[in-house]
Parts: sequence; structure tokens; C-alpha cells
Amino acid sequence: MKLSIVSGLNESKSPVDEVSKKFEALCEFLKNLGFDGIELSLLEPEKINIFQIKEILNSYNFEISALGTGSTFIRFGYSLGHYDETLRQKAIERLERYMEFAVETNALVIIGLIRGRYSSQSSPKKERLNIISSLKRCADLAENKGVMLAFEPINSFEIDSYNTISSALDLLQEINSSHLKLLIDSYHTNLEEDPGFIWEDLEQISSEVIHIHLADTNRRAPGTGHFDFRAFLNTFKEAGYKNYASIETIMKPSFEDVARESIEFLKMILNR
Ligand code: LER
Ligand code: MN
Repeated sequence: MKLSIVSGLNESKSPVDEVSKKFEALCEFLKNLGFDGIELSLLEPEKINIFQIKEILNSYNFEISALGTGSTFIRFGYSLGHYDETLRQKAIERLERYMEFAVETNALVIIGLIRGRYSSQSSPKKERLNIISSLKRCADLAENKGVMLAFEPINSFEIDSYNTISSALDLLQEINSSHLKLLIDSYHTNLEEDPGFIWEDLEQISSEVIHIHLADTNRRAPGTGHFDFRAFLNTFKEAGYKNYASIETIMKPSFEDVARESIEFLKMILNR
């Protein structure tokens, strides 16, 4: 299992060369700690100098595990379920930009908060149908471009649709695309799943999982709360999971502290 951690690059507001410099500093810091890659939470991937990024990745023998896309909804208000057709199409267009960046960097594209929240001007049924229709289009685009999409069940305090793993699996079955798989986040798993069955269930669905997010019950670094990471990660490890587990927490007291603390704890659990 490979390890990464989430960071932004502030590409919307910073000059291009500064973004590349920030990326290089992150690669150096994380590589030295023993991470295999970085997950980027981006807003406008097309503003990044992809050639510089690829050179930096090569020189550090480092990877971009995945691209987070949720800020498209948070900052622009575009979403895959939006009742306004123009804003729904804009969400799909934005995902195309992420996919173009992902093809070049061999990263996954995450479908999480970008599916949006139900609006009082719409209905849950309409929004769900929109999400399904948008996802079919995105899966076609992903197939054409050769990119993998990772669909994330997210807890019901943050989002209205697909809160549980089983509801996300039903959706994946309906879309039926070889380019749409699951992202399992330990934080949402702890909030939404039945503790009596979760380890068995995870074992059964592990072949559908293409990416993992790690945060403890307090949404801080793994090991600082009471989530059973040993059981969680070993379930995947024993099922032959070889992709990324990515730290996605509140970065307090600092990103650097979370990175150091997390990797130390995870190396111990994974025996690496
Ligand atoms: C995104 O990966 C996620 O987990 C959401 O809860 C956004 O914070
Ligand atoms: Mn997550």
C-alpha cells in the first residue's frame, strides 16, 4: 500500500512558477519522510505548468495519487446534481480539466463533494437523476481519456447523497463503467457504517476500491482518535490492495506535524 497526503497548491491565486516551487518543496519534504506521493486538492488545474510538475515528479521519483475536485462546488457552486442545467454542465466541464491534468500525471480524479447538495429549488429525486446522468457522461470521458474516477461516499452531515458504501456500490453498478471505482474514507466509514459488519463488508468490496482517505474519529492525524486503523488497513492489505491510502485531515497543529505524525503511525501499522 502506498501513502500520500492531501495538499493544495493555491494555483488560482499564485503565479505559475510559484506554484511549481511550492510543489517541489512539498515533494522534497514528503519524499524525505517516506511518502510515495501527494494528493492534490485543486481548483483550476489548467493554470498549473504541467511540464514543470512532471519534471519535478520525475526528479523526486514521486507520484500524484489523486486529484480532489470538491472546491469546484465549494468555490464555484457547480455540481453534478445541480437543477440548473448550465451549472451542472459547468461541473462536468471542470471535471474534464481535472481529467486532462490526471492523464498527464497518472492520477485518479475524485468524485466527492462535486456532486453537490440538494437544493430547495430542486428535489432529491431530480438531483439524484442529475448525478447519475452527469456521472455517465464523466465515465465516458474518463474511458476516452484513459483516466480512473474514484467515487467517495461522504457522511450525511456534509452531503445529501450516497452517504453509505452500499448506496455508492449500487450507483456504480448502475453506471457500470470500468473507469469508475470506489474511494473509502475512514472518517466517513466511522460515521456511517455499522460497526458490527464493517470489516467483513470492506473485505468483500475491496476489489472495487481504488483509493483510500485516512482521518481519525476527530478528523485529525491517524492515531490521535479511536478509529481502528490496524483492522481497517490490514483488511485492505490482506485483500491485496496496492493503491494509495492518503492522509486527509484537519491540518492542525500544522501540515508538517500531521505529515510527520501520520507516517510514523502508519509505518508501524503497515510494517513498512
Ligand atoms: C473529501 O474527500 C471528503 O472527505 C469530504 O468530507 C470533504 O471534506
Ligand atoms: Mn475524503
